[in-house]
Amino acid sequence: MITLHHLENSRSHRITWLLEELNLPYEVKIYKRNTLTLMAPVELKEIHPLGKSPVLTDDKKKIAESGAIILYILRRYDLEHKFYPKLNDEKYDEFEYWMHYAEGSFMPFMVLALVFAKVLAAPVPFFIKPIVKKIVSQVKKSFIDPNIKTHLKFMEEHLKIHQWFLGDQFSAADIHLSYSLEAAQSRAGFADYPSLARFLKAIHERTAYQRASLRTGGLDFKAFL
Ligand SMILES: N[C@@H](CCC(=O)N[C@@H](CS)C(=O)NCC(=O)O)C(=O)O
Repeated sequence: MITLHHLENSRSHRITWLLEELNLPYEVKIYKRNTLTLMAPVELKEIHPLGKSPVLTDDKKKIAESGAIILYILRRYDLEHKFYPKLNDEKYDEFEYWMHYAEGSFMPFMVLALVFAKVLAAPVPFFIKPIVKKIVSQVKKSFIDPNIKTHLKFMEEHLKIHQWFLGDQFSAADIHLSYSLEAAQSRAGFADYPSLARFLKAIHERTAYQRASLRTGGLDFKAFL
């Protein structure tokens, strides 16, 4: 039996979504974030030493890391390759690229944006506040924002000419990239990125996405802003 250890409002939404796309039976154990720090509760450390979500158990197997979980589910349960290309398919390398890109290249900048927003909102003695503000705004301006813009432009250009990240065919790469794109849209809107906005609208229309949201409470980025 598959059990997904799901932290509310988190990357783990993607795993529920993939499980729903594949119509697999599974259990979800939902963990609540600390309302002040937004961190995961300590119980998640009993599941995996890093205490992060998602973690998936399947009988005796335990897997952490969204990308590894997605690949495990595909290898084990998507025998018809509905959501990923076969190893000898010319699209396979592209699929692997996007799978690594999602968490390895783009998401770190979204996390940095979140951390720096939290630093700005943190209570500090009033005489330090201007210094904190200056440092945060400098790092945002010179490093975080330009990098996020470069990535969004890169994906926008790609989706301008392709319906999905792999072209005509919806795949697990779209699922994997969805979370960081949803986070980016909630942060600054996608007025300058019509293809990314179109992509998000299309994924929200998928019934499996909607079923996943019902099962886990969906995604709401307000608390992170
Ligand atoms: N690269 C990992 C990141 C896991 C991760 O940081 N998950 C977040 C949820 S979005 C988490 O558990 N945060 C709670 C915390 O850090 O306490 C993955 O994709 O699974």
